[in-house]
Amino acid sequence: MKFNTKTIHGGQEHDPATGAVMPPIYQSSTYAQSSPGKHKGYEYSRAANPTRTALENNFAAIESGTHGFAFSSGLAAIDCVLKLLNPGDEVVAGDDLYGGTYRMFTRMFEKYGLKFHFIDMQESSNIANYINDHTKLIWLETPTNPLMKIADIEAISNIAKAKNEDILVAVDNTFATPYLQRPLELGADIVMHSATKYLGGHSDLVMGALMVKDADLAEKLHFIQFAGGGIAGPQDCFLALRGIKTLHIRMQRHCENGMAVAKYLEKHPKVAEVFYPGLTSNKNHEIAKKQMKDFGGMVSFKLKDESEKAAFETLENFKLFTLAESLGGVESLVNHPAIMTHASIPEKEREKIGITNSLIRLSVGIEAIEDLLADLEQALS
Ligand code: P1T
Repeated sequence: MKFNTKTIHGGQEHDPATGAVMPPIYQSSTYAQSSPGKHKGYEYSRAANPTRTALENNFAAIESGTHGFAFSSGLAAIDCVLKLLNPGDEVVAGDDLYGGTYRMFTRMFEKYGLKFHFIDMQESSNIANYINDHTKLIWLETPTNPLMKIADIEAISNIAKAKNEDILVAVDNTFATPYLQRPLELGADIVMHSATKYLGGHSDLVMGALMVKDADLAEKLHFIQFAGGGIAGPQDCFLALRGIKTLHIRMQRHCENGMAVAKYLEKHPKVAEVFYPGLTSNKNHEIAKKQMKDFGGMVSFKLKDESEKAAFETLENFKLFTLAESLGGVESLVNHPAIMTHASIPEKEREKIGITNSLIRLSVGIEAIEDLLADLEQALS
């Protein structure tokens, strides 16, 4: 099946009991057994639930994997991956990550004896300097949140595997979605999503996803998910499955609108810099073109006026873009990373990588582009 068919049919079958085209919301925690241990494949919903199974099969299909897992949040999915590791193991991660990911790595897992190296992944060869006998995981976000940096998934996977083929490469594919880029096809072992964002697509659920292409790895992740308990509930699974059915058409419009907004901002006299890999002026444009089908709906920019006051005034001016955390829904959102989504990164670290007070992040929705540009025009005026 082509990708645009997989979003709708991937891993799906009609409900065996009734023929229902959409899987019912199996709002049941437990399942009758005819004799101890004898059941119809489901015993307790932490281990498996039929609505979740339908979604997890679809997750696997859209990322060209064999197994998918649905979690209670994106962070619960990341937590599951990190629990594959043991004290003393090392992780090489990008230096620009969602603030909550950075917070989990540094404030939760460092105390359990994991060591993290945060490095610039834009130059693939950088990674070789940080891989040693303890390295077990490479953690990539591409494009990154919020600076839209691009890492070459294939090149980095090749470098890591050449050093040691047991090193796992995991990609947070939240910003790109499988419509634009499929890391498992490029050599990565694990794909992770905050399904809260484009997969769900309607700002009505919080969920995480993992997808893999290896049965042993799937078994380990399933054990951690089952034993740790961070599963997605059946109602949210139903909503995510419904959202994914339109992922490809939503993404087309996100990409069109994202490009139009980036081009508009690039010419605006009050804007110092635009971060969007689709612009030919972007230093990562060539790698982005190689591994992505298009460039997505996330656009960040910096104002020439670097004061917090100028940023706040602009943010308060927006009328159609809603000032809110999160991204990837049909409606446009605007966010101030330094104070909102990335506040958990110490100020000194933020400044070092460029998350300054003048940085504004847009999640460009699928509204009429004329209305979005008009809102930007008045907010910046
Ligand atoms: O919020 P949650 O579903 O737990 O997902 C965490 C997460 C992981 N990875 C990336 C790239 C993300 O952007 C997020 C969540 N991000 C936001 C809430 C935000 O506004 O950036």
